Amino acid sequence: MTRGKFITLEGGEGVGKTTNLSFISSYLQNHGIDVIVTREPGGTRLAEKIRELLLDSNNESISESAELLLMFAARAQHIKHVIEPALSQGKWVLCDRFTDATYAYQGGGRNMNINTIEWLENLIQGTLRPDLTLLLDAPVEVGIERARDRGQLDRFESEKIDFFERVRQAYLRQAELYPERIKLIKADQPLSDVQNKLIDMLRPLIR
Ligand code: Z5A
Repeated sequence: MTRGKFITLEGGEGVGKTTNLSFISSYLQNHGIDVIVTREPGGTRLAEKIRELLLDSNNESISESAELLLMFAARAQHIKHVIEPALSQGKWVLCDRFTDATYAYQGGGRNMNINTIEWLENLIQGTLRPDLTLLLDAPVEVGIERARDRGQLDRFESEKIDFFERVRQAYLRQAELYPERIKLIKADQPLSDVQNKLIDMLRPLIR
């Protein structure tokens, strides 16, 4: 059985990941691909519980190390119970955020040591890396405005603007480091233009 492809969708606050996830999923299904849609942190019962802990803005202050380890604990569950089984069965996995988000939020946003993140990435993932990462990029104010229109803010959304600037720059650094895997898409343009670009990026993988 041919192994499935692993596609991740990344970007800062409100850039349109969730909006485009169902579009990509339908596009793949229309091409006869069996795809599962999932997200991080989350994707399994335990990992979704960890997500609740991480996003709860009423929680006690979470240390940066605890935050980082909780992200990777959720990821370990997700890989073992969802991602790896699906890929081995030939299904494609479409995931809303993955480890590039850890480099961006914990590495960039929280200024945590990149070598520590890399070490955890190798420990938890072994050789597993996405086949394609679609990085939606927009000026921080655009994303924040879109997200704020939705109402109550979670623990990450309550951060200050320079945190999100660091997150954006860290994402752009990841894209520079891995140009073959990470495809950058300008997200501050009409949705139809964003989606045309997404199709351009997906097409080579389908052939
Ligand atoms: N996190 C972390 O720190 N470390 C990690 O390793 C991982 C995650 C994996 C949860 O993520 C938090 O976890 C996240 C980082 C952290 N915190 N933050 N911030 P999440 O993915 O659940 O949360 P999110 O980033 O807040 O997602 P979001 O705000 O839902 O953004 P989005 O999914 O990218 O946006 P959207 O909901 O699709 O779109 C927002 C609005 O914009 C919506 O009304 C759309 O209709 C509109 N939209 C979308 N595209 C367009 C265009 N092109 N034009 C106009 N309007 C648009």
